[in-house]
Amino acid sequence: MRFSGHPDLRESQVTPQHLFDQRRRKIMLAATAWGMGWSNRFAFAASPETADPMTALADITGYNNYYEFSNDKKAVKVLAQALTLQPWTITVEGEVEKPFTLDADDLFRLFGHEERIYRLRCVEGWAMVVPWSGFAISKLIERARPTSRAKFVEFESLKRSSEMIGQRTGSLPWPYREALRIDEAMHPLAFAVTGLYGQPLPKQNGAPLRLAIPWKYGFKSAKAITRIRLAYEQPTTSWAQLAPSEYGFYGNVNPQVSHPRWSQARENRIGELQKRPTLPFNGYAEQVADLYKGMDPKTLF
Ligand SMILES: Nc1nc2c(c(=O)[nH]1)N[C@H]1C(S)=C(S)[C@@H](COP(=O)(O)O)O[C@H]1N2
Ligand SMILES: [Mo]
Repeated sequence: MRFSGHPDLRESQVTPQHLFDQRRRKIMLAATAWGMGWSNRFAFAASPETADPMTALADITGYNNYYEFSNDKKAVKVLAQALTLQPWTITVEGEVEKPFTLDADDLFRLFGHEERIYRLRCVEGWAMVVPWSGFAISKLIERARPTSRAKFVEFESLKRSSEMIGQRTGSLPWPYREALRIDEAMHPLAFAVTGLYGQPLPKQNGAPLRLAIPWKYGFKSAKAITRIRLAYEQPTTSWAQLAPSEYGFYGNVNPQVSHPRWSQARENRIGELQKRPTLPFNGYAEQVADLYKGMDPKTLF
């Protein structure tokens, strides 16, 4: 049997939610993220605070930031259903030897499918633990063979104000644009998401393709990606364009650097009563701190 709209995600590849729930307590977050060909010793050392319970599916899919539809987190779920997912193409271009365009339906066949349970920390102070499925974004980028001039990777979201009613407002410069340095984008934790809780990615979470960059604030993880552009110069990103003093290019989670209007020291995990301390690089420092050697972490917000 096939899911309509997601012909490449077959039922046999889907983990039912009750299996996820059974595994909840056993899961070591970092171990899961690093279990795919990476050293387990390293993974276990990486994240002492593991075994975080996963956020309920209803919260992950009912409390969303997605300004193309609304800045009301609870309204996004309903408004996003207006989005048509087919046809949907993704173009990789710019500083590459082999630019290409593919259909979102071919992502699974070309790049496969694995599960990653990642913490997600929004710059606003709330957080979740999300079981994503998808593939390392490096696979998509490598296929286009970046040139030596490719220093940055820009991710562009869909612009279609006929369906995305939030785009009829000037809440952000459209289309939504985010970007990474190329070594950040090629890092094995940088993930291209096509599914959630073993099911095709819901529209409100960024179907058919979004990023999950777990050591960065959530705004770096663009949804509804249609274009990936390799660039020599650092691209302009939507949030940095709107409010450069509040949202930097890096967006690395850092409890010591306050947002101009609030502290980032603690976070509210959706579904929990007590706040938790926010960790440097959202708890992924062991894996990613090397990317920023020699740079002042305070400039990396
Ligand atoms: N295209 C697009 N991508 C986006 C956003 C957005 O408004 N538009 N919001 C970002 C922010 S601020 C966060 S916190 C996450 C939220 O992802 P979620 O709704 O799946 O939890 O998506 C990010 N990706
Ligand atoms: Mo966010």
